[in-house]
Parts: sequence; structure tokens; C-alpha cells
Amino acid sequence: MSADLFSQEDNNSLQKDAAHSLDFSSITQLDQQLNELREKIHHYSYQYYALDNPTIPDAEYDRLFLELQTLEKENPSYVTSDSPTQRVGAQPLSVFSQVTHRLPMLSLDNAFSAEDLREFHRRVTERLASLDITVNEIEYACEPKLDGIAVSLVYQKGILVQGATRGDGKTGEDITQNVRTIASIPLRLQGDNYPDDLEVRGEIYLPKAGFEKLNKIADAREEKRFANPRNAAAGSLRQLDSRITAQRPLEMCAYSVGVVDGGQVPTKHSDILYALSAWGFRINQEMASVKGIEACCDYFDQLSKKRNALPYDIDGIVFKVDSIELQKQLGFVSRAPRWAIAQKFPAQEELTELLDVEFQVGRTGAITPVARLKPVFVGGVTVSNATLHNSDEVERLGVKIGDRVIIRRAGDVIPQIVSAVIDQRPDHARDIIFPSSCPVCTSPTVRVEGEATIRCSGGLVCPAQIKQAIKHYVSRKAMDVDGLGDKLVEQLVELGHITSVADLYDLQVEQLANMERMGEKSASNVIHALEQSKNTTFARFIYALGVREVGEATARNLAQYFGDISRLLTATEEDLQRVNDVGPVVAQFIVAFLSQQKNKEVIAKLQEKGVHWEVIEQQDNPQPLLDTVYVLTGTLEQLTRDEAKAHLQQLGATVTGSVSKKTHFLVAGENAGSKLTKAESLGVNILGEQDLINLLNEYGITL
Ligand code: 5U1
Repeated sequence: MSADLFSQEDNNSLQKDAAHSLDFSSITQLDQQLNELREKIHHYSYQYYALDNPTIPDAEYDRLFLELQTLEKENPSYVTSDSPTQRVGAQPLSVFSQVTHRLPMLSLDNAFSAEDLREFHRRVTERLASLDITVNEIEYACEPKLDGIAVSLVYQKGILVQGATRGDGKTGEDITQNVRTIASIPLRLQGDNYPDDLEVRGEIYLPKAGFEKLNKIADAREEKRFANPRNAAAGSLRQLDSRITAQRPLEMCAYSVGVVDGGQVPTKHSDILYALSAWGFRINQEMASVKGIEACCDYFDQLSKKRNALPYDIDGIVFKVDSIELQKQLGFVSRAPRWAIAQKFPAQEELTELLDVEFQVGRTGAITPVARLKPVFVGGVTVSNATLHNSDEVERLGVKIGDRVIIRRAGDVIPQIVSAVIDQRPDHARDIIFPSSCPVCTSPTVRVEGEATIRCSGGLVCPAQIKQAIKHYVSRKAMDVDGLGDKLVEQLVELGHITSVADLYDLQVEQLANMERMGEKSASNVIHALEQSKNTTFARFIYALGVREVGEATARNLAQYFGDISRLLTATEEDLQRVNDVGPVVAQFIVAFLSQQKNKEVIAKLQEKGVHWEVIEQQDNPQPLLDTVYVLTGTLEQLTRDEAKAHLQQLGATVTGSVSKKTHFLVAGENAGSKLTKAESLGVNILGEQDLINLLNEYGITL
């Protein structure tokens, strides 16, 4: 740890601390240990975040990080502001303060075609000629234009001291606390040849994978989805509480320098980027330096093809005269340099009208609202449909049929509605109403509490789901019908030979023999396999029904608990939740499925055709906790929550996910949150982990 990394205050406290508790040699030792750890972590994190080239396993990195964290916790006065542990966010701000950029942050002129690009080159060449500068062939640096948020980062003596948004180019907002949380932004520069005073500019963005991850989390928490990676990045940076920013997988890619004082940077733009890379920044891997404008046009064509495969969104390509001397000669007009241009890809967002919403039933019964749009040309193709995902998304957008809507098409992804222009809503606009019965088979639809998706409950009979249902029914772990592969199932359904799993047992050798790639022999084999499959187990049969979330293990538990189909068919959600592994959601799926008359008919038909199993004698399980409702919350140390739940259910208890007046006991582990507060307010009995273990022991369950 070098002394110049400390403020004067840090140094004082270090000396004070040392005088109190440590002898000089142990200070040096601790110093050295911390220093080495930080160096290692800086190095590995640079390899990972800036170079995209991890050199050690994640677990090893985590171990080093934990070691540093522990040492710093034990020796708080040794924590430095550039320590890798200091990326977790700081106390929330009440407002962002304003920052005046010492050099204005320029914007870029746009080109929309190869012709525009050639025109730019002509202007550059003419201007240089008018200045009596002759260049044989101008070198251009080419790189993708990331669709993110432009930032300025100020480093003094290699330490990050300020991060700011571009704002209007002259004044931005101070987002230092937020940028400090981004792993690809160095808190301290590497090497030793950087200028004393260095401003680095670049783009903060959310990679596509990070965007999807955030939206998955938003879905799981039933929060609003982000419309696109750019909005998500902007929203993440605009947080007054940098601890929230710290949880967003943002990245930063450097693309130029601003103020440079007390040192030098190379004389070519491309070399400046390489220098930035050596100092610890991520630079764009696609960057290339080419000669002449035709090579720029080729670069644009090449990258356009690669665009969808890139792990981040780009909205164009930036071309810059590579020589900094020529850049200076060319200067800038208004707020854009004469030496650079961004050739944009065709617009990816357009305005159109939402004509109607139709509902599609997927293979798993999920009902998806699909927007029918007035056709519009966007991102290079004509779009007339867009997905609306689910009812939460419809609610989030607040969109109605008849609205003017902004649609976005990014890469190959299905077009999305970004927003509705609510203030231009026509009088005839009407609400989007989700169907109460399946548009394909008319079975009732169900929406499980906590799920955003509405589903058809006609699993065994819905034509939209039938191929999937049959493929699952005959699969190895279900009824194990050898020789009845996916392609054959598809043909049989398409030709109308089977409309439900029960029809499988009416198939004739001649029918099968006429299918593609089938003959008499293989047809007889399939009929034989079907015949054999009739002799099965109750667990396999339950699994074969393909009830959502009922996997093999749950099917086994259900079979064991209920013993036979008659008891399973009459089970209530409460009964079902007494079974190991079955929570409220699964119970709801099972009841929705088995209460369907059409599904019941198929089950009866299967039995009529000879599908049978050995009835399992129900164990005389003592159920001392029958009719007692438990909720588990917080972190348990000696067993997982799932294990605790299974044990309680084995004793007959019902374990639910939320606290209500019906809850008898709440088992609260470490860091229990709102459920504990609610249980306390409702006067629910609270048990600790040890109380639970004692209870289980009492009934003969030992861990
Ligand atoms: N890749 C890249 N993006 N971008 C944006 N380079 C780049 N340069 C910019 C901007 C606004 O401005 C230059 C004038 C430094």
C-alpha cells in the first residue's frame, strides 16, 4: 500500500492505530499482505472485466476477495478508497450535484448511408487541402457505437476522483458513487506512465445478458420490466442509492480522453485506446484502424452482419480520423467534431398503432398476448406483430387497443412495445382483456398467484399443447414407449390419427406402417411397446400426465402419499400441500389440471384401455402436525428451507409461503425480513431454528 494512496486523514489514523496496537514490523507485514491481495484482485478483475479473459476460476477470485474483506474488517483504518472491496455502494445521496466539464463533451454528427459516409470523407479531405495539408490516404479508427450512457471519469495521480454524466455537454451530474461500483471502471490506474490529470470518456452500458437477467429478476419480484438495455443502464446510473447501482451488471467501455495534464497520451486515437487498455480500461474488441473511406464502408458492412451476435446493443459505427494532429487541424463545428462521424443503423424504434390483441397458446399452455400492429418499417424489416409477454407487461405499459405505440426491434429479437403514447389516446381505445377460457380448446384459464402468466388448464386435450403432451407421455421416464419418437408423434397428430394420449392405444399397425421412415416391423414394435406401457407404476402415470411443475420426484411423492388415482383426483390444495415437495403453486397446478372434466375423461379412458398399476398401500403415517400451518423465513443454518419444509410436511403440517391469520407458526432463521414483522403484528407464534430442530427431534426426525 503506497502512502500516496492515502489522504492525510488516512495517514494520521493509520499512525494512531499503529501506535496503539501494532509494532512496526506487523504494520509492514499487514501492509504488504493487503497490498499483495489488492494487486492480485486488481489484476484478475482487469483480466476478467476489461479484457474479457478470466485467468482464474471464479471460486478462487471469491476466496481472495473474502480474504481481503476479512482483513479490512479486522483493520478498518487500512481500508483505501481504491480497494476492490469499495465497490459495494455508499450511503444514498439526496440529490446529484452538478459538474462542469473542463472540456465540453462533444456529440457526433450522423451518417445514414454509405453515401453520407463518403460525403464526410470528402469534407475532411477538402478541409485538409484548404489548410495545405496533403495526406496520401487518411487513416480512420472504426469502432461500434454502444447504445448506452456517455460518461466522463476524472483520474488524479491515477486515482478515480470523479464520475459524471455527459448532461448537455457542458454540465453533467456527479455520479462518482455510482461509477465506483462498476467493476470495469478502474478505481486506480495500472502502470505508471499515465498523465497526472487524466479524463477518460466512454459509454456505460448493460450487456444483453445482464439486461435479460435484470428482467428475469423483475419478473420474479413482480416488478416492472425494463424496456431496453439503454433504459435499464440509464435507470441504474440515476440511482441516488449507489448500493442499487452496485447490483446492476453494468459495464464501461472507454472511447476517448478529455483533459490530459502532467503527462502525455499517444498521437493516434487508436494508440490512445491501447494505452487506456493498458491502464486498466475495457476498450472495444472490434476496434480497427483502416486506410481510406472504402475500407470504412467495408467495416460497416462486416459489423452490420456481426451486430446481432455481439453481447451488447450498438446503434451504429463511429469513424474517427486516427491522427490526433489532423483532428486538431480539422477542429469542430458547433458541438460536433469535423474529424468524426457515426454511421447509424436503420432506426430500431418506430411509432405505429395497436390494432388488436390476440392470444396465443404455447406448447406448455402459457397464454401470450400478441399485439397486431399497423405494419411499420423498423430496423430494416416490416413489423406487424409484437409480443406483449404477459398480463403484468400489459399493465406496466398501460396500453389499450387503438393506442399509438412505440415499437422496438433489436436484432433478431421478437419486436416489443416500448410504450404507449397515452396523451394521444383515441376515444375508441379499449382495454385488453385476458380470456377466461383457452382460445384453442375452451378449457378454463388459470393464473397462479405469484405468476404473471395465464395458462390453459386443458393439458391433455388442448390441441395447442397436444404434441407436447404426447411426447411427454411416451417419454422414457414417463410411460416409456420405445420407438415412438418426436417426429412420429408430430405426424400422427398432424394427420389427425391421435387427438389425445388415450388415442395412442387405438393405433393400428397399418396406420403406423404408412408413416415416414416406418415399416411393418417398426410399426409392430411400437404397438408392442404401447401394449407393454399399460403395465406401469402410479408414480410414472402421474408424471406422464405432464402437470406443470410435477416432475419425477414430486410424482413419486404424490403416488406414495395418495396410493391411487381416486384419492388423488379428489385431493384439495390443502391435502396436496401435505405431500413432500408440494407447495401452494404446485398444488394449484394439480387441482386446476385434475378438476378439468376433459382431463378426467382422458384419465378414465386410459384406464379403460388397460393402463394400470399396483395400488400403493397408504402407510399408516402418524401425522402429529396435521392441520397446523407453518411458514419458513430467513436463512437456516443446520438444514435448508426445503429440507425443513419436507420434514414438517412428513409430520402432516401444511407449509405455506406467506404469513396470514391462518398461520400457526413462523420459523424465522437469520435475516428474517417482512414475514417476521407481519407474523409479530398478527401475533403468530415465532420459532427459532433450534426450536424447529427440537420439535423434529421430538417426533423422531434427527438431522
Ligand atoms: N465508440 C464511440 N462512441 N462515441 C461516442 N466513440 C465515440 N466518440 C464520441 C461519442 C459521443 O465522441 C467523440 C467526439 C469523442
